[in-house]
Amino acid sequence: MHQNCAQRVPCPVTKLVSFVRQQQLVTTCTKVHLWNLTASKVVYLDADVLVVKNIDELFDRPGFAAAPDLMPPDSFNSGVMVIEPNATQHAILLNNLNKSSNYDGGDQGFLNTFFDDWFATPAAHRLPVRYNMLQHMAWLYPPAWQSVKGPAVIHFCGSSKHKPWHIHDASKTHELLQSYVEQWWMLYSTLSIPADDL
Ligand SMILES: [Mn+2]
Repeated sequence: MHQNCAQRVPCPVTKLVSFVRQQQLVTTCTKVHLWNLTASKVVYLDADVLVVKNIDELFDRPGFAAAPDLMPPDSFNSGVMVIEPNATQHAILLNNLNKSSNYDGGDQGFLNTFFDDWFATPAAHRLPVRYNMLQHMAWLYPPAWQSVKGPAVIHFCGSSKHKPWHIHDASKTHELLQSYVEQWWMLYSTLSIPADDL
């Protein structure tokens, strides 16, 4: 096995509860273990994002910080988060995971319930939209996408058919996303580790 190969993190949800609506999202609750890391600060990025500008500034942000989601807009999207790991908070998160209300059954619904005051927190905790450009925005209202200055993180959120690794012909996706899908493939072809080395 390649020494740099990522290790699988076990999902902390032990049983599915009735409010879980999208069972495929349950495994994303592994993100709760971010709070158990030994680093003083973590800038977490989903695997379906593409960083197109320097984002070092995020390390100067206080934890917890995240950017808005689209629906509802006073909730945050959990694809980009600044976290200050804390063993006590990790234990509380784990303890609440199988009990709290959760609008999507994944980590995002759970974390929004847990950090339910996020929208009212000081501005430093609320990241600008350019740090988490949800691709839905391009599809739903292109002028809004175009109005954001200096996109830094493109988030290919949503269904699998809209993930860049499933879009082999960039011209088949939204025209505002095409150059980002091309960038993703360029990086994939130059940076990825051959499967034989894993
Ligand atoms: Mn994502």
